[in-house]
Order: sequence, then structure tokens, then C-alpha cells
Amino acid sequence: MAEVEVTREGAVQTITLNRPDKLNAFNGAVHAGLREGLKQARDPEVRAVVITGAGRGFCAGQDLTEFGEMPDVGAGLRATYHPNVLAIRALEKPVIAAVNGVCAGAGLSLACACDIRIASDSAFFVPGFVGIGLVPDSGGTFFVHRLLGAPRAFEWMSSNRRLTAAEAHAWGLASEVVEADAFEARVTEYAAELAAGPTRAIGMTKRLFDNADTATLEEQLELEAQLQAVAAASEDFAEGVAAFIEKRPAQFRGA
Ligand code: T3D
Repeated sequence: MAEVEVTREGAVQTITLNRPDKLNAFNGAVHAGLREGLKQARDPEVRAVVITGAGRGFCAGQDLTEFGEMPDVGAGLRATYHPNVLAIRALEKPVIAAVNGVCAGAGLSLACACDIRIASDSAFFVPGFVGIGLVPDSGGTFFVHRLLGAPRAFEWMSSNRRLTAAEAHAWGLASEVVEADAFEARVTEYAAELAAGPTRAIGMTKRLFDNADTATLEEQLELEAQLQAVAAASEDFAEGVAAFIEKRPAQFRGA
């Protein structure tokens, strides 16, 4: 069975990390499968992406039994994790981390690189890196810092404390916590809702928020003006305004 499964239901593409016995820890096949899934997600017909895990894990980070196989750790990170993290940010459509279970190390970084995190109530979040004497990588410091703020991010990532899904929700790390039995249905519903939205506007909103982290106000105002001109020329904008005037729900096509 493939170590990453990619399926499509309507305009939603789901990428499932599939090494349940290892809590979906990263190995070469997982990196490659994720990369292929993210490549397929560039298809304009795909309007929302879900990344999740098989079994009781979302992802436990780097497979520690294969760690020693990389003679140059920095080069390994650049060749494997980095392209996938960058591909998630480059996708101009929403990417949901459906955190079904244990989320640790580079698995935590992966979840935090996504646009939205929905957690099952059976999930928990663990820094992982510090537990084995490493620094957070694959975007861990970048995203956790932005999500939690520097003081909380440092305190947590240097403690290896297990955060329950409820705590992750209270901290703003997860936007929603769902009972395990209802999790899959809720993820399906939410992803379908996003996929029915004005995808280009949502994608450009993602770009704007990414840009806002480092831009000056002047730069951000300018990018907003540029992207609003693109949005205002889209079919979805015409449809949105027509639907408003005709007092009916908009039928966005992502165009
Ligand atoms: O060069 C580079 O690649 C550097 C990149 C580094 C990136 C990183 O991600 S570093 C951090 C790596 N991850 C970790 O250190 C986490 C290790 N795992 C754990 O601490 C615990 O397993 C968890 C807290 C995630 C979950 O605990 P628990 O009690 O729910 O499950 P468990 O019993 O520990 O694990 C279940 C099985 O999964 C177990 O196998 P077994 O005994 O049933 O055959 C365990 O060995 C396996 N497993 C869990 N995590 C990993 C793993 N196998 C390989 N690699 C793992 N990371």
C-alpha cells in the first residue's frame, strides 16, 4: 500500500500520510508522496486540500529509525522537508491540516505550515525536537512563532510538553476540536465549504497574510491594491455581486 494516498472528491483533494504503525513518521517515500500530492493539488480543479494521517497518528515527525541514513542533516532538510513546506505556502488555495491524532516534531511543523488546523479530540501536539536534543526545523520556529507569539512558542518548544487538542484550541493552534467519531464528517463538510468559495480570492488572501509578516504598511497597502484589482476582474466577483443583488446564494466557480 502507498505510504501516501492521494484522493479527490469533487474539488477537494485529500493527502493521507499512510504509515500508521509508525504514526506516519516521515521517510523518503512519505516525502516523495507528499510532494507528488502537492504537485497534483496545483490543478485548478482542486479548490481545497486536506492533509491528514491514517490510524491514530497525524505524523510523528522524522522516522527516527532512518535518521542516521542522512549524512548531511542540513542538506537532507533542504532536499526533503523544505520543498513541501514551500509548496503548501505557494498553493493559492486553502490547505487544511486535519489533525486526527498524534502530531509531533516535523509533523507539528507540517500541520503549522497549513492554513487551518482542525483537531480530533483524540489528537495531541508535541514539539518532539527538544525531546531528542534537536532544534525545531522544517518551518517549526517560523510557523509556531507566528501562531503562538514568541514567549509561548519558546516556552512550549523548549519543554516538549504534550498539548491536548482542547489546549491547542485554547491557544489558537487549532481552530476547532471535533469528537473523534464526528471528525471525518466535519473535515469533509468544512473542506467542501471552502472548495465552494471564491478560490482565487481565498488564495490571494493567503498570499496577503503571508506577505503581511514582513511587509511595511506601505508595501502591504500596495499589494492589497494589486491583488484587489485581480479579484475585481474575476468571474467570481461578478457572480458575488450579481448574487447579492438578486438575493440568492452565490455559485462561485473559482475563476
Ligand atoms: O535530518 C532530519 O530529518 C532532521 C529532521 C528532524 C525532524 C523531526 O521530526 S525530529 C522529531 C522526531 N520525532 C520525535 O522525536 C517523536 C518521537 N515519538 C514520540 O515521542 C512518541 O512516539 C509520540 C509522542 C509521538 C507518541 O507517543 P505514543 O506513546 O502515543 O506512541 P508510541 O508508542 O511512542 O509510538 C507508537 C509506535 O510508533 C512505536 O512503534 P512500536 O513500538 O509500536 O513498534 C514507535 O516507535 C513508533 N514511532 C513513533 N514516533 C516515531 C516512531 N517510529 C519512528 N520514528 C518516529 N518519529
